[in-house]
Amino acid sequence: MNRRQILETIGISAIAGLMPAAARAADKIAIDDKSVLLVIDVQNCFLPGGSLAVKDGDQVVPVINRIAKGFANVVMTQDWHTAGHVSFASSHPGKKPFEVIDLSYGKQVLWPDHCVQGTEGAALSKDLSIPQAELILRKGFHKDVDSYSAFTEADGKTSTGLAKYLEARGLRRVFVAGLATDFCVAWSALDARKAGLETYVVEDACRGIDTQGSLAKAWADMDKAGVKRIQSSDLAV
Ligand code: VGL
Ligand code: ZN
Repeated sequence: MNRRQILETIGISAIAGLMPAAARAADKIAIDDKSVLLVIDVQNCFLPGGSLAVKDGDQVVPVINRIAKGFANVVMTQDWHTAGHVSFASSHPGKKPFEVIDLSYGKQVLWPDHCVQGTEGAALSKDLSIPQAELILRKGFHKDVDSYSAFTEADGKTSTGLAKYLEARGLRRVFVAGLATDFCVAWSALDARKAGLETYVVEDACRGIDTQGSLAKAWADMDKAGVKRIQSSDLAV
């Protein structure tokens, strides 16, 4: 930076500092009555100490709790697998977690056993504080089909019913947060776009698994699909 650029930068921040709060708030994304916060899979298995722990996964909780205060409408999801689920490496003799296999519906990453129905690992984090959440949607409960997406299972055709629910409730703008950025968050955001919804992913309210380049690929796919990548500070909450 040369001296002129430094002075310009200082000048701009000085002007922003003098701007009335209302003017600054105008740059923020307003949450309206068509908006819904979709909180993906903030469950013990994905938090530190869990069987499929996402690095720093617990750091999303305070961010989600803070932004959730600005939303009248919140939907949460729970990954909810049967014991012996097809997505578990333990269901495929000789296979290890994070290997990829071909199933009838396509490629499947194999995972450590996680989020088995009714277990403590499948429970939502006790630190979530979103009393107004109106729907907890469970997914991945068919033994032979995975479901990263909150909308459509991995076979690409079995619906969870969420698109119809949002339509019936008049909720057309979806803000996605939670775990993991590159799997359930990304697949949900992509399907939200397919359902014709205005879709935002709140990056600092998510953390990724990042196996075999999955995180960079997820952001590229979301960008291409018109998913808007924002920070929690972009929201008027
Ligand atoms: C998830 C892998 C397996 C997720 C769920 O919530 O992103 N990832 N099952
Ligand atoms: Zn799962």
